[in-house]
Amino acid sequence: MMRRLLGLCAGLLLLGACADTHDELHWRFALEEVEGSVQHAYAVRFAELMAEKTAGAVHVDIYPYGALGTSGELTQLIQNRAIQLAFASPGHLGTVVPESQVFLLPFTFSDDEDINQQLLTSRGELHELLQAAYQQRQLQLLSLIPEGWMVWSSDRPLRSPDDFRGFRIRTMTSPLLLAAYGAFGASPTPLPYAEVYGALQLNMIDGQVNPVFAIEEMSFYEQQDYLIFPNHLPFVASLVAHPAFYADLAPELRSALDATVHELEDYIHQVQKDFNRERLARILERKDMQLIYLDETERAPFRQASQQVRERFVRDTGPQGERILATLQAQLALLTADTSNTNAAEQDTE
Ligand code: 6CS
Repeated sequence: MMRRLLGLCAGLLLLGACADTHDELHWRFALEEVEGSVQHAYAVRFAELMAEKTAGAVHVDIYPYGALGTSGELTQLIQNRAIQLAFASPGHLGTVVPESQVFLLPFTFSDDEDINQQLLTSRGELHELLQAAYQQRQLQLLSLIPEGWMVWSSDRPLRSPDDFRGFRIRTMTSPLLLAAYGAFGASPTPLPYAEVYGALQLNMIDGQVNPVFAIEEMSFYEQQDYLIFPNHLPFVASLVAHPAFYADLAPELRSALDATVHELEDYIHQVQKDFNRERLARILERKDMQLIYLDETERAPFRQASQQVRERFVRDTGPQGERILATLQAQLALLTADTSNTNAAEQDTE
C-alpha cells in the first residue's frame, strides 16, 4: 500500500501536483526541548516507528527547541498548518487551551507516578473532554507525555510558604502557574524556556521549577545551590497536530500514527524515570547541591494553598473545566483504589 502511495506521489510530482502529499510524507515535528531531552527521545523513537510501520513512506524531520521558536510559537505553527507535529506543554498553553491547565494544579495528582501514568494513557471520558477543548482551538490532542516531578531549584532552602516570601520564581507562561505560585507566597515571573539561564545568571530571578533532567541539560543548576523536591506536580506535555491533518490522513497512515503513539506510552515513562535519576547523579558529580525532600508536614501548607488554585481553575474555565477536573479526580480515585486492592491481593498470596 505504501509503495503504491509513493508511486502515485512520484507520478503526480512529475505533473507538479503532489506538493501537499509530499509535505505530509515529510512530517515536521517541533520540540519544546533540546537534543538529549525527554521530548527528543520521544521524537527519535517516534520517527523510527513511523518509518518502520509505513515502510519508509513517512519521514519525520525533528526540530529541537531553538530551531523554530518558543513553545507558544510552535503551537501557532501547528494551528497554521506550517508543521505537522509539536509538543505543547500545558505550562505554556494556558491562554490557548485554558482547560489544559488542569495539568498545572498542585497536589491534585497521585504521589505514585505509575498511577498518574495510567491516568495520562487512559482513553476514556477525560481524554474525550480534553480532546474537545483542544479541537475547539484547532489542535488535535494525540498523547499526554509524562516528564517527571517538578522540582524547585533555588538559591535558598524552601520548606514553607514563609520561605517563598519575596522569592522570585520563574514559571512557564500559563496564567494558572502565576496563581499557584502566588498562592504559595512567591513572586512568580513567567519567561520562555530559553531565557531562564540568563535570568538566573543576571540575578533577575532567584529560582525556577522544572524536572531534574531539564535542570541538568539547561545548566540551571550551575546558578543554584538547592534542589527541593515537593512532589506537588508531575510535568505533563501534550503532543499535538492540526485536526484537519489528522482527519485527512490516509487510513493506513492514521493507524500507523495511532499505533506509534500507543507504543511510545510505556517507553517514554521509563525514559523519563531513567533520565531524571541519571541526570540528578550527573548534577551531583559536578556540583555540591543541597537536596531537600519535603515531608508530609512541610507539604501540608502548600497542599492547603492549592485548594484556592483549583477554585481559580474552575472560575477561569467554567463548566467545561469543572467537568474535566471532576472527571480527572474521579478517575484518579478509581485508579488509586484499584492499585491498593491489587497490592492487598498480592500481599495475601505471599
Ligand atoms: O520550563 C519550560 O518552559 C520547559 N520545560 C520543560 C521540561 N519542557 C518544555 C517547557 O517549555
